[in-house]
Amino acid sequence: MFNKILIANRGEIALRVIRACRELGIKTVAVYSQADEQSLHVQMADEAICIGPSASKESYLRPDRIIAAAEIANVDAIHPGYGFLSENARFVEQCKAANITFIGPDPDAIRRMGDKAQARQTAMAAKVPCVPGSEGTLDTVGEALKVAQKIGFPVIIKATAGGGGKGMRIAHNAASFSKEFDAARIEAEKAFGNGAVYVEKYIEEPRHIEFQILGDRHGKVVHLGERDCSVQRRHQKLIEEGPSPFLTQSLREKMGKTAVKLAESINYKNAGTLEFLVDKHGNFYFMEMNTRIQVEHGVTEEITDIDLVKRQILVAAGEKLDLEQKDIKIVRHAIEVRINAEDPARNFAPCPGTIGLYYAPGGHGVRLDSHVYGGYTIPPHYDSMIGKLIAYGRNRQVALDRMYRALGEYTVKGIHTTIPFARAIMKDPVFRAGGATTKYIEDFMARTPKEIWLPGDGR
Ligand code: MV4
Repeated sequence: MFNKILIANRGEIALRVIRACRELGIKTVAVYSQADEQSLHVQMADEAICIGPSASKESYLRPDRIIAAAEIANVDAIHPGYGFLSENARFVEQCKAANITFIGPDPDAIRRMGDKAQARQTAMAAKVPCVPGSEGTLDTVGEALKVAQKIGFPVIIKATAGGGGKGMRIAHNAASFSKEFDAARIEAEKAFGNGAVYVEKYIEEPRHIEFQILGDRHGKVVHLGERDCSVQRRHQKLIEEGPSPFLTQSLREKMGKTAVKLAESINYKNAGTLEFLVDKHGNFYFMEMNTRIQVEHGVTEEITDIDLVKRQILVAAGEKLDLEQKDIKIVRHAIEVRINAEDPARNFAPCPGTIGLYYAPGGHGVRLDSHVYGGYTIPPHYDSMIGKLIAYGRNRQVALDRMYRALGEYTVKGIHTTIPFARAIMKDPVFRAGGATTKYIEDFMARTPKEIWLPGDGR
């Protein structure tokens, strides 16, 4: 077992990994940028090393500085968290060269799944249902138009080098196709330095349902159920829940088996997530795979009572997974709300600043994973998420009412947050009925008067 782990991340996920290490009796090393000198992960870790200036590209995104810190502190392993270098295959190889265990998958799994067209080909080879579309990337608009006409409009053009909506365009007919195709390539080139794109049939108003998987170093892979992440704003997930209110038990089992089959086909190790699109008829299609622990992993932890981060550390150390698929049961319903320092009144513009009065919600069935506190100054250099609030209970109704109550307690003065916005959603009849697809936020904002989701007089 590891004696000491370096956490190559910041914020709430750094705290999350420190907590798992603490429970396993493993010493921890935090790395931090100059902007994060006062942050909680620095204070909670056993050791802390400054790795550079505030900008991520000079600190958290610098493999050389992180590995240097790891060598100075003489750690056995590095946990990357999510974002930053968590899906950087080159970094994994650099850790290996420095004889440091990377707590995550092998570099080839990261490379293969990081290229979205290659991920599709891998899924097709494993006989996993994919959205009808091109085999690989398409070099000319002529070639792409032929594929589009074959699968039928509307189609969606996607960047092979990245997910999250960048370099993605929807074409509704042949007349608009080449404009959209060129726009997608230009945006992909700008965003990822790789303009290669592929085409898929556009699934109208899908749900985004993802399956958590975990593999050890001895060939065993299990799934831990699903998370419904359909409530997104501009490709940023806002609310995630598990189990999905849309899946029947038989569909859940079918998708879970499919997820495990794909992960086994690439001998996947450690934690990963397979994202599916599900249409209104219950047809599911593989979309992409994330080769890291995700922001929303806590939803799965609360519904299965399995500590995913501890399991990541144990399997990375070579331990056999002591979980059988038949023993993994969904025993609760959990809803997670991402709390962002953003101002809904200013189109959700990030608003860093100093937190004044701060009161965290609690009580039975409430979990808050956050690194902020009263008096903490949120730096402007990183993403705007300041925490994740999870409410869980024996069924969805309990979780909904508990989340509404917890959001009502959550007090964060001095900055704007998305708390009031999320609270309005918890009261929305469409969301409460489990009717949210990926178009939900757009529809909710169009049909809900602003004063419902804009901060009131602090009530
Ligand atoms: C799709 C899709 C419908 N059909 N692919 C969004 C980003 C990346 N995760 C893939 N995404 C989608 N892929 C096919 N074939 C719908 C989405 C999607 C979406 C698309 C446009 C606007 C908002 C969206 C939110 C979630 C998912």
